[in-house]
Amino acid sequence: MPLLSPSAQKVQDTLTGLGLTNQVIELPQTTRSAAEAAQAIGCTVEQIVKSLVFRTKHSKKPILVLASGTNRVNEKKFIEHCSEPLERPDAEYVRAQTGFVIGGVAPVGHAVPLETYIDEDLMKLQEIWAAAGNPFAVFKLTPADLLTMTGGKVVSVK
Ligand code: 5CA
Repeated sequence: MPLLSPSAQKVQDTLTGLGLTNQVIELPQTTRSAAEAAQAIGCTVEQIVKSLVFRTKHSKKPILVLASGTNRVNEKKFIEHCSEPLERPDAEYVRAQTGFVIGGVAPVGHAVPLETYIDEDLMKLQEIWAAAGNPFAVFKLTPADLLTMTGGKVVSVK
């Protein structure tokens, strides 16, 4: 196994610590966006897990939404799930809550544990890929793995 950079190693250690066997890999091409990640991996954009940090509009609580690469998250719809809509925080907030830069935010291994929602469209796929700490690092997982590692709630996000 080649050496991982510290941000990717943190995600790998979190996975291993949870008793999971998923392997973080770092690619030579950027995986910063869902489209770039799909291109670099050779999978469909739908199979990419976007790890999106939002903030509840009134109580200002951080929320992690794990969405399929092809879906646009409807912030207003979260009134159904969180009793209030979501707003999009800036990059600085994302970094502070997760410890990762935008484009590398992983579903696990955050600075602070985040209340998590999982896009129901991901659950029908066999194999999916998520970011792993930086914009070159990813790991392969199943939708069941995503549920286990995050304890997230499966909802419709679009
Ligand atoms: N590595 C890929 C997939 S494996 C990845 O992390 N994709 S992502 O979709 O989860 O992360 C990029 C997302 O970060 C964008 O879709 C966007 O929602 C968000 N983002 C981009 N720029 C900003 C910004 N300046 N402030 C807040 N969020 C941003």
